[in-house]
Amino acid sequence: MATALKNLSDNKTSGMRDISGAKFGIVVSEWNEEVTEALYSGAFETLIALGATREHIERMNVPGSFELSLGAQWMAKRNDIDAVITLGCVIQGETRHFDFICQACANGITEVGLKYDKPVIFGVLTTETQKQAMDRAGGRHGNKGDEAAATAVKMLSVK
Ligand code: DLZ
Repeated sequence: MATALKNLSDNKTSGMRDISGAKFGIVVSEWNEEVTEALYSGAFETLIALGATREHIERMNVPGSFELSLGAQWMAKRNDIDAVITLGCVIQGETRHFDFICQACANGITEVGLKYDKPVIFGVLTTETQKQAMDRAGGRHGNKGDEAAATAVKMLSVK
């Protein structure tokens, strides 16, 4: 089994359809870059391990997680994109900025999926510390990027 899939439980990968023809957009937030690059690697490798073609995976960078919704919308509105994966990391600071970004981001990403009627996956870590984020970006708690990619593929298999 490919390395990227070892971290995923069987129920996250069972019943998936052939996705060799499917096209994926991955929107990556540049804030907390060390974390989001690790999420991207996980998502990309998992898509490949599940049967996606390299040429069918397109990446778009946005400045921060707040901008993920608009980036996702630009991807989702394209007829050639079947599913969008958003990747970000919001770390709690001393102000309420955290709450506003997390809420706007979660609501916005949900709306894009419903508006364009295609999977738009929420691969955004919301943690108190950088360490908690790294633990979930290829560390001891796995990689949320892997999970986001598997979820996108699973959603394409549901419909
Ligand atoms: C401003 C800001 C702060 C304080 N923290 C984060 C963060 O932890 N993670 C993240 O992805 N983005 C952060 N940002 C940037 C916002 O997402 C956004 O880019 C700016 O508010 C500009 O709209």
